[in-house]
Amino acid sequence: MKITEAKLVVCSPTRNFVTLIIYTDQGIYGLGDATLNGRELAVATYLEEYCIPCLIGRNPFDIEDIWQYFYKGAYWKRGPVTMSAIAAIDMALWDIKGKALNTPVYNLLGGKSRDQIMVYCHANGTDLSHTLEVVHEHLEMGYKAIRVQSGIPGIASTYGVAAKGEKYEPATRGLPHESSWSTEKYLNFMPNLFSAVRNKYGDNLHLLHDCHHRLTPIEAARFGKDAEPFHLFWMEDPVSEELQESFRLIRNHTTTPIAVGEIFNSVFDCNRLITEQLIDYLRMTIVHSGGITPLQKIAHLAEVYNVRTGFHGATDLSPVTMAAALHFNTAIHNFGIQEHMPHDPLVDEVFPHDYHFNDGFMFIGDKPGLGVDLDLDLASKYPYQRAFLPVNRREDGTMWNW
Ligand code: CS2
Ligand code: MG
Repeated sequence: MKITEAKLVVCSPTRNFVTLIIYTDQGIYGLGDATLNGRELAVATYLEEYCIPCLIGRNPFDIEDIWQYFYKGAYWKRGPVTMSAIAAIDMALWDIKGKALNTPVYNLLGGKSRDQIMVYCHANGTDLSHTLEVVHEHLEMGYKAIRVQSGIPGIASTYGVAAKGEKYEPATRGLPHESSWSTEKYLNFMPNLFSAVRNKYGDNLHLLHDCHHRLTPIEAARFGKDAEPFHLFWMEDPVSEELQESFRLIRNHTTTPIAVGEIFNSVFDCNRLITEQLIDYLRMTIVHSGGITPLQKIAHLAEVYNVRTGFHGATDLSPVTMAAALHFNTAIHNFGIQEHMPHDPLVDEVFPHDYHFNDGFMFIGDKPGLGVDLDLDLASKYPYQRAFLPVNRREDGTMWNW
């Protein structure tokens, strides 16, 4: 089998997605997601100018070799743009191999370790009582694990919360919005929210929270300690991730489990976190960390050190990534949980897929390959629109992590 052609589809059915389609001389094609929120066209150009010309004529079954060709062969290793581009190629090749062998991708990754994938959803409220209402709505939908984010008294806007009545979406069209931040107000407020959720809904619910990179290590240590009575499933991204040693300081102070990794793109972002057992859940995602091929190696390393997966699953990852993640989660032993932020129904129409949600779990179908397609006609009706993630400043105007 040979790769004959590859093309990119950049579309915006409510939000932007970049999709790579690889075609072969046997009529089989594969899909890969290359979406990097707010930097979509950088990845599309990288693929178009530098990767696609080198793909033509290769045997799509040689997944490891093709991966190394684009990773080692570029000389300039790592980085989110490069790794998202390689991920799209890698996903599409696994899709092709599954279709060619007439089997779902999870069978190529070791077979089924489980039949259902526990997911967590988002309960985002403008204030404490609104957040409690939204938790209730999600419990009614059957979710067993819920991430709570809330507006904070005295802070005009914060991560993860939309204006009342609107659906939360990280990127917005036009230039970046600015939000403001106060660590002090946040740290004082959060334990009240966790306590209110536990008082109202009891202990069975898995309770999660995303600090979104905003604390220093010692502040994160206080956060984790204050949260201990409410036994969170995890605190996510407590600190900015560049410095792996930060996590030792947090770890030394608290038993609240730690999840990190949605912006990681290589094993070298997390090798110490894993081998020194400084985290509990790895949130790397297939699209931003080079694809299924490298993540399999990372997950196997993590298994040895009791670190489980908890893959990123926000709406800015397309249904192609969601499908790839579900195949992956089905196969690996050390699966923990999967994030589920449902796509707009229009996105599901543009990307018809073979997975579904029921009563707190996701289920992957048994179509060959990844089990996702792209409706090209429908996609062409929604052209790319520039959108950015917000930026964030402290109350005195200093730029801060968003
Ligand atoms: C988030 C994301 O889902 C999460 O945990 O941290 O919403 C993140 O902000 C976006 O994916 C950024 O594009
Ligand atoms: Mg997050």
